Amino acid sequence: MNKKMVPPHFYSTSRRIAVIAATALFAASAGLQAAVILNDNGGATTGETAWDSMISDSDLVNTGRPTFLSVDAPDGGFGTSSVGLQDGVNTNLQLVPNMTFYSAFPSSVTFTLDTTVNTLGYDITTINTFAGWSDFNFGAQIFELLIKTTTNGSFVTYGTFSNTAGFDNTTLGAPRSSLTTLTGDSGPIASGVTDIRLVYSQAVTYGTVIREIDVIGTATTVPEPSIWMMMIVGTGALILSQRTGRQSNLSA
Ligand SMILES: [Ca+2]
Ligand SMILES: [Ca+2]
Repeated sequence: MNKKMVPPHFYSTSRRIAVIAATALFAASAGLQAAVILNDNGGATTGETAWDSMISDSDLVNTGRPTFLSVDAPDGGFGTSSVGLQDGVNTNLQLVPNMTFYSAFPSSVTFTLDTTVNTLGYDITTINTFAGWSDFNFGAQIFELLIKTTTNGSFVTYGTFSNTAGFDNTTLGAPRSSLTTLTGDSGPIASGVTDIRLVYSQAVTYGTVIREIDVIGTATTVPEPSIWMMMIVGTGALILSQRTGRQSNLSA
């Protein structure tokens, strides 16, 4: 007789709030995979080192940076070392240590970030890969991007990106370069990132000369206050829903 009047839609509404809040929390903590935007920057550009001024020596994976832990990459042909992938340098020409020449494919380059201090991983906002050579169209590039995060623990593909416009297999003696830029469609490409892998495949006959790979981002931080608010609201709604349901059962 003393039964509390509870609107019939109350349970479904409160549970719906809880589910929405929980979903939002999961999305935030898992670092939802964003669509990756390719900007090929116009493809082939005259000049072997046309993008010099855009190469960074302070990105997350540059040699010597505290955010960089290790790299797993093969050395290239003609005596080029994988050091050239991340030394922040691209000013000299041909067969010097600041570039890496790959002619055997696939060539897989994996950067591991240092999460000793930044235990939540990193928000990756931009990836730039520079390629260029004085002839043979070695400045063309095609690669697949894979990312490992603190939440998925294994590599997930983000797509394969091609930057070959203006390159061909017959024009020799023309210095050309390309810059491939990847960004997220809204916000970072990924959050909580621990490892970045680029797998280069054959873009033109002979190979690709990679001048530098820059990975740009910041340490991932704890959820924003708005996310915490959603957690609190969601948890509160769930508890209220359970309590009200229990009271309803008792008084039934
Ligand atoms: Ca760099
Ligand atoms: Ca370099």
